[in-house]
Amino acid sequence: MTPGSGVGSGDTVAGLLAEIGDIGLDPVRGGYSRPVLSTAELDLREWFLAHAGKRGLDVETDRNGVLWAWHAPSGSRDGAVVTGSHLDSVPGGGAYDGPLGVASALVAFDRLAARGVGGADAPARAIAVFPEEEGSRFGVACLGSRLMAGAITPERALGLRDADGTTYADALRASGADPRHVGVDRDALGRIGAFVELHVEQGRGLVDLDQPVAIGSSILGHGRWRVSIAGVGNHAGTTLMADRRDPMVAAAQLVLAVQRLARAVPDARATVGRLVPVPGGTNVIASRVDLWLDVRHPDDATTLGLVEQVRHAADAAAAEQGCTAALTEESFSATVDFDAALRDELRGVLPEAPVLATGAGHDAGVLKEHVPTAMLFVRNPSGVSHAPEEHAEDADAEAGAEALAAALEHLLTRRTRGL
Ligand code: HGY
Ligand code: MN
Ligand code: MN
Repeated sequence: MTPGSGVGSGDTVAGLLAEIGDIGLDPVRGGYSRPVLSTAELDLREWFLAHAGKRGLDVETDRNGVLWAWHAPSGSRDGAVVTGSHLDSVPGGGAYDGPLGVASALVAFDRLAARGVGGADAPARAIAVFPEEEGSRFGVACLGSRLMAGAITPERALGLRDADGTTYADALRASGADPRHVGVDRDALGRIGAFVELHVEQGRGLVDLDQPVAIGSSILGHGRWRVSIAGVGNHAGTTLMADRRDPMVAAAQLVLAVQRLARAVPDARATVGRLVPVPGGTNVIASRVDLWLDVRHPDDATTLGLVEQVRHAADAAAAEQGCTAALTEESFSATVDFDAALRDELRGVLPEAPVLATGAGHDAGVLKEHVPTAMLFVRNPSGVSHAPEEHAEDADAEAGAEALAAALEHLLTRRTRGL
């Protein structure tokens, strides 16, 4: 089927997601574990590329591992209207965080083709799929879009290590990609006239408003910090309680302190979702405990202030146990307000859609510094995300794809007329 042929694929969002329903299922955690460059995520990339090829889109993978599927009727890709999202997941994640945006983009492109949107004088349109949005394997969220935008240096990105010690560079090489070219891609950024990402809502805003689709207003500032607490490893049976310098106890005290400190700051969210004792034996007093802190707040100074309180709490908890603590920043994303003009344009296209903020980070938030960016959210009945219970009803998923198609059609048409 050629993109402008007017012949749709007949695919639905639910049908597309069902095709990948068995990829990356996690029998231990439940849900999906699709870390970047894992077999599961690479299989998802192949799935996307096959669907893009079936639609006659020109596919390519750029220097940062971003997949692109193009329809450029005039031959030029400048000022393109771009949509897309990611395919990687958190450990034990849901089926919709990321893939809903990619599947909806394919269906929206079908609808544009079926309506004959985008004649020879129309701007190009493209679907982009960003790697390592979750930062679940290499620790830095939105790694692909950050590299594209120059928000992380190639040296730091390539040196990031996963839990097995594999560097991002090694993982890229193992997948057949050449890590030597990663880095800021001003050509790719310069080609984007507007970027609209559709995503499952990670909250209950739409449920409470009884609407299927929302327009995004902002992304909560958020960051990740690693805390390493060092003690003295020893035998669980031969070491008297009075003789211990146990970092696990300090870590436990710190987790409680994180909750206490965050609860004292209105609108703050602080989480310790990952804690790794070293060496991690049942009959072993850990020598070190690494834990990761996720802190978020609308005001960036408040976020950073809360992190400093956590730093002091870590030092105090460690000292109480005869241990030492070190807190280091791994990534930080300031609060992002989406492009007001683009947001208002979409409000004109989707007058029923409420405008909602999100507490979740997205590639759209990284790109916003460089290109006009907007988001659409699709209702999630439970509001739960980053868990197997994440869900979107089929009808809402189709409504999301239709809203995305309408938004893209508006942007393509307006730019065709040079408005
Ligand atoms: O963590 C987040 O906010 C996003 O889901 N990556
Ligand atoms: Mn996501
Ligand atoms: Mn996510």
